[in-house]
Formats: sequence, structure tokens, C-alpha cells
Amino acid sequence: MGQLIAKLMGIFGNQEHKVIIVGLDNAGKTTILYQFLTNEVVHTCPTIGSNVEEIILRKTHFLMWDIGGQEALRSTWNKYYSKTEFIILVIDSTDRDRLLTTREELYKMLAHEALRDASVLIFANKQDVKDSMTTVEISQFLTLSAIKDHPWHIQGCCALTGEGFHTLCQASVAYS
Ligand SMILES: Nc1nc2c(ncn2[C@@H]2O[C@H](COP(=O)(O)OP(=O)(O)OP(=O)(O)O)[C@@H](O)[C@H]2O)c(=O)[nH]1
Ligand SMILES: [Mg+2]
Repeated sequence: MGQLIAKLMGIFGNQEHKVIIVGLDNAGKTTILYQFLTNEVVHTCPTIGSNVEEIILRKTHFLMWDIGGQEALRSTWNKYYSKTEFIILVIDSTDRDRLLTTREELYKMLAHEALRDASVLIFANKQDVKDSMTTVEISQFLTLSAIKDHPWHIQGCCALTGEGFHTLCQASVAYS
């Protein structure tokens, strides 16, 4: 966590930074992006291609790329990797059956040269749903503690309320 905050603080010290929001379809990526932007729950359709929004936090500009997560679209994720400083991986914490697929996608991304310097924030979304997987369960399944070459942090959240989004805001306050 300390490493991640330090990295975020570095990011906040510069201008215009690229963030990609990835994860399997239905994870809640688009809902997270617009909850973060507007503090409201928007009605979403599966994203074909991407949505991009600029978010300004403490005078620093972030370009947030929300990328469609359907299986056929995942091979296009790498087109968005160039100059990415920050990866937000969104997981549907109720989707036990596809956590292995998420794991495969995570490690594929981390091995990609263009993402060598990127930090990773994992949002374990849909924590409002009863019996959703905890961050501990997800961390263990994804063997996050084995990731040594990228700063990472896992955070439970609920995109319907914005609960758990404080990780990014905390970093912004820490910098100011
Ligand atoms: N209960 C609950 N539902 C959520 C949450 N976040 C998103 N959803 C719902 O999950 C569904 C999918 O959300 P999207 O944001 O469209 O998912 P996505 O990851 O952008 O999906 P793709 O664009 O297909 O990759 C929608 O019905 C959302 O309302 C959450 O925290 N809790
Ligand atoms: Mg979407």
C-alpha cells in the first residue's frame, strides 16, 4: 500500500496521466468510471470499444480509459497500453467461476512490456452482494503477494455507492 501511494503521489505531481480500467465483462468498469465522475449510478450497456473521460483531481488531469471486457475484445486491450501509468483491474466479486480467467488476464498484462512501469489497483467490486468473495479470498486466488515487479493494492468496493473509492482520493489528499 505504501508503495502504491508513493507511486500515486508521483503521478499527482505531474500533468495528464493515463489510466486504463480493465476486467472481464460485467465486472462494473463503466459503472465505476461514471460513479467516480458524477457520483451517480448510470445505466450501462456492455462496452464495445472504450469510453474515455478526463478527471481532474487536485489540478492533475487523468485520462481514464474504460475498456470493454467481453472475451472477443480482450485481445484488443494491448492497443491501449502505451504510456499507461496506472491499471485499475475491476473484478466482479460474485463471479467465482471466472476468477481463473481474470487471473490469466492479469498476469498476461503484467508481463507486457508496455505496462512494465504501471501500478495496479484491483477493485473487488460488488461487495454489496451477499456472499461475494472477500479481498482476502481474491488476493489468495490471484497470488497477489507474488507480484514483486509492480506496485499493487486490492480494495473492496461497491460501484453503486462509491464505497471503497477512497484509495485514490486518499492519495490525492496525501499529495496536497
Ligand atoms: N450489485 C452491484 N451491481 C453492480 C456493481 N457495479 C456494477 N454493477 C452492475 O453490473 C452490471 C455491469 O456493469 P458495467 O459497468 O456495465 O460492467 P462493465 O465491466 O463495464 O462491462 P463491459 O462493458 O461489458 O466490459 C450492471 O448491471 C451494473 O449495474 C456493484 O458494485 N454492485
Ligand atoms: Mg463497460
